[in-house]
Amino acid sequence: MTEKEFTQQAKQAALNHGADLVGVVRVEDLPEHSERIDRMMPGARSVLVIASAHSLGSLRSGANELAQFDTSYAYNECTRAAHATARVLESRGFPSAGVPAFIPLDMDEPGKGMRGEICWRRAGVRAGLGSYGESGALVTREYGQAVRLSGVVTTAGLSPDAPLKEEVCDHCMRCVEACPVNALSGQGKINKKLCGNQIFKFGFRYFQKVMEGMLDKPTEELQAIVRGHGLREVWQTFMTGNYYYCFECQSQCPATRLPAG
Ligand code: B12
Ligand code: SF4
Ligand code: SF4
Repeated sequence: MTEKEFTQQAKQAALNHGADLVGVVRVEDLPEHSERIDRMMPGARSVLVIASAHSLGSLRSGANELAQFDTSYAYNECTRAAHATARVLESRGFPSAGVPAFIPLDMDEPGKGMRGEICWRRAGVRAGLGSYGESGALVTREYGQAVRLSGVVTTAGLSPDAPLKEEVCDHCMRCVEACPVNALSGQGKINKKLCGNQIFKFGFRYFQKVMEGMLDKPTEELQAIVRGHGLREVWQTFMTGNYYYCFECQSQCPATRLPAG
């Protein structure tokens, strides 16, 4: 079997298990991550980048629980595809591993959970899945920004895909305008703190506040926190694993199959 045919088989495994798009980048073309990749998989030669699409109807529904539900499943789809593809490659004799789409992340200093093992936007751009948008996200021709990304590191030498020649983002700036907290200023610039405060409203930061509150809050305030809405949201976060509370930049990107909402 030629390298091209073998690559096609690996991609097909991803497509059969939840991927909507899949591309390949050689490890040597991801020098920013080569040290991390070598730690995860010594001798790794290729990275398959997998994208699974959201339902835009859910992201744009205005009901955060629908967007969260859809996000959980889009994450499940790309991680399922990554896991299955790694196993197919291993069955052919090439040690391979699925790499998390988001969590688990390295929670230690200095990244504190804000840096992926592999930055999937960067890997996706290099594997030809799309181009950077003004929001800094990966924008695909097929689904705009509304994809979740994951992938596989493998010791197999797969045929790489070429980065796209054209830009997919049409610079309409809808993503920037849609941001409720003005975290985006175009050209990929993002105020991570502003965005993080919005999307993790009832995630780790809220939980941390609850813990801190236990240390130094007067009793009534602590009671209000413990009995309040926020703690119920935190419980739900723990139960579902999904803690996002904003999807605006993703959902308003018109570079998708559907008209802008
Ligand atoms: C930490 C993190 C965050 C942090 C920090 C985001 C950030 N910009 O780094 C916060 C909490 C703010 C965040 C927010 C969101 N996130 Co987030 N996040 C991650 C995570 C876990 C790690 C990213 C990372 O390592 N960043 C650190 C470094 C590498 O990033 P950086 O310093 O900004 O460097 C980048 C830029 O310089 C840019 N860049 C370089 N050159 C150029 C040139 C141009 C022209 C442009 C425009 C950009 C550009 O590329 C570099 C690397 O890609 C990834 C998952 C993963 N493993 O990739 C998801 C991920 C990036 N998040 C994602 C999403 C969808 C979101 C949110 C919409 C929230 C939500 N509802 O899910 C917002 C969007 C904010 C935005 N517009 O960027 C998706 C993006 C999907 C896509 N289509 O691209 C990812 C890939 C998760 C996934 N597996 O699908 N996120
Ligand atoms: S996820 Fe929401 S808060 Fe964060 S940059 Fe996008 S629109 Fe702004
Ligand atoms: S909303 Fe417009 S500017 Fe933003 S990434 Fe999509 S096409 Fe580009």
